Amino acid sequence: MTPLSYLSGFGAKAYPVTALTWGLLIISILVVVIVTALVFFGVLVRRAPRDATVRAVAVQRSGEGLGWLGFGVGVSTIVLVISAIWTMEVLAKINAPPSGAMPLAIEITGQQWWWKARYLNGDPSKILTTADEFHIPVGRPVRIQLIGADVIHSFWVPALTGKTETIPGQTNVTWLEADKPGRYRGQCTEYCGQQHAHMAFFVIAEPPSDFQRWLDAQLKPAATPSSPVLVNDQNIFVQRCGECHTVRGSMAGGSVAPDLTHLMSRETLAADTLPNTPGALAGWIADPQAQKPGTNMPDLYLSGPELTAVTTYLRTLQ
Ligand code: HEC
Ligand SMILES: [Cu+2]
Repeated sequence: MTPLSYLSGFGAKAYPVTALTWGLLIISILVVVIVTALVFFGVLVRRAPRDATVRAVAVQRSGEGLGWLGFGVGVSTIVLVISAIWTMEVLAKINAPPSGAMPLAIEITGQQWWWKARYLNGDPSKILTTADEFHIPVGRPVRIQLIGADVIHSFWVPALTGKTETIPGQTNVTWLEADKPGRYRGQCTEYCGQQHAHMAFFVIAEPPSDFQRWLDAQLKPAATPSSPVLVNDQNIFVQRCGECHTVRGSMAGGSVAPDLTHLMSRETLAADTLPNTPGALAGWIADPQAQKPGTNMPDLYLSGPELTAVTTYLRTLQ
């Protein structure tokens, strides 16, 4: 299966949609095949003799074909009504999860060109902010509250849920559920500017105990630097990067860019533009505009030692 295939689904919300997709696809193919066959039949099968005198005679309509017209219209109407009822039934079914209960809610903000996630909780100390890779527990419906920070984006995880737009000034609510562990790719699907194609994300479904472990680890602040050199590295990070990025537990508290507190727990960088490897990380920090032209992270013209310092520091953020 390709990462963005919508022909197979993996959860309570996706199953009815996938069945409908296949059903409508098969009906459409059958319609094309049957109509094409009838057209060929009509063109190739002649009933009148091939003789010049007969051809010169004016066409006469006996009216006996009318029954076929009625038959054709009748069959099409029945098929269309069935398709419409089936579609409405699926729309009603996926409107809310079967149980209705959604204990886990994530607020996701679409922005040029990455996704910010806040795991909501009645206790403010348990609200987690992260970016681009969202973990969820398997087998539990998750409420997704979508907001837009700048232009209109659209949230789409083909294997789990259809498209819902993120619109500035409005909260759109959708939900999803995965019934198998996996890394499901999502993508912004409303053209939103230069790096629209590099606005991907992942929904990572894992067994509830693994999810809880992930959540607890993410909620912790970053490890305090363990050596004077690292303290210095952290200071450089705070000065050069802290106005935009947050690392909880440090003085870096910017909110316009991804929270980097546990950067090393992510597999990709900059909304799946790069793999999260030491080389790609250094390359990104040295020249983000070359990696993702137009991105809202400016080139910072770090000196060699500064680049080494911030990269070394970020690599301690497990
Ligand atoms: C003017 C604001 C700004 C400054 C200053 C800034 N960044 Fe960024 N950074 C961003 C934005 C915005 C993104 C998201 C870019 C995207 O995906 O398009 C980003 C993304 C990143 C990412 C990828 C994060 C992820 O979750 O994939 C890393 C790593 C990063 N920045 C490191 C740094 C470092 C290190 C510095 C300091 C040398 C720095 N940034 C300075 C705005 C900034
Ligand atoms: Cu977008």
